[in-house]
Amino acid sequence: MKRFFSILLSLTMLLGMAGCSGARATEPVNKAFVIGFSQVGSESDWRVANTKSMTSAFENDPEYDLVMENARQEQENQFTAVRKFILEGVDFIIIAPTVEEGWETVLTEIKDAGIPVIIMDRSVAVEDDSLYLTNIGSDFLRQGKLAVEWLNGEIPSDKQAKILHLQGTIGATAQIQRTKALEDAVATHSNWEITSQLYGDFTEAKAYEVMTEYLKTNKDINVLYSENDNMTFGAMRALDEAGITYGNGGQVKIITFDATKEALQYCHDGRIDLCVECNPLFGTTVKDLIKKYRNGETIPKHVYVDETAYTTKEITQEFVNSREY
Ligand code: GZL
Repeated sequence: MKRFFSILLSLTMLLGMAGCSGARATEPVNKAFVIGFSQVGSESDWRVANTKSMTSAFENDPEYDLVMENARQEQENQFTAVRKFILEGVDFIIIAPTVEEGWETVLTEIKDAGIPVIIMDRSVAVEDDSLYLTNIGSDFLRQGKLAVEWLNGEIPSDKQAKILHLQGTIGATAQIQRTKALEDAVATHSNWEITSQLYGDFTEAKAYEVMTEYLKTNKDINVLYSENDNMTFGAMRALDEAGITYGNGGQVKIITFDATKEALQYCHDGRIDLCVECNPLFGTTVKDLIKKYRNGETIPKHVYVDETAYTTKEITQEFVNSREY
């Protein structure tokens, strides 16, 4: 009987001690910092590289647990994922928004739950920017301006620029800003015209489909302004099948955004004229921002990643081989 009470007493003390340490008996003492991450999808090589950059920044760090949900390019799936994160009581939320509009309600729900949130890659169109800690991503308008400045040097003022415009996901910051740069430039160049704006949704398959259809009845273009590499690859297939040349010495000058390894190889080989870089590799930067937040440091409202543009003149094979994505 004595033994029974001594076991009971030590069990009670053990449970009591767990209570004193503040950690419930069921919770591990060194609980990881759980981050819910809602990613756009896997629509492009850029996105795959961005996801890899994010997951590798956290995967071997026991202090963090990154839980990623792939929205398959649907904003509704992002809302569902974020509400799941809130119910699960995550410590932090990261959102790569599919499109800019429609985020007020769910960001307010996150704020009401007391969970900090970082917006990454694209942006959200909300009045109250206290709904998120910071927005880390590219300056997409600057990317577009790099492209039109290059084109301005390529098309003499006495020649016509007949520009076919392949647009990414409508409403995504990358699409809005890259489109704005082109449309603003066309408005100030009387010898430039956009022959058509085709919806390619940032995917190779969709771009191939709409380009093939367009080229059946329209072949009079001399510039392709394509808002990401995967759409460009689809367009190149369609141009090949329509017997239209492109790149160095071709009928059509090709401008593409992202500057993935495959696009840079085409650029080096003279098949693409301009690759505008869009850097997806900011997983460690996001992690540093979270560390700063946890240390009580202030973080800027917008963090831009460094980017440039490349033509065949600047690209060596060594450079292409050295690229991480
Ligand atoms: C840009 C990113 C865009 C890429 C596309 O930061 O949002 O989405 O340019 C991707 O490749 O699909």
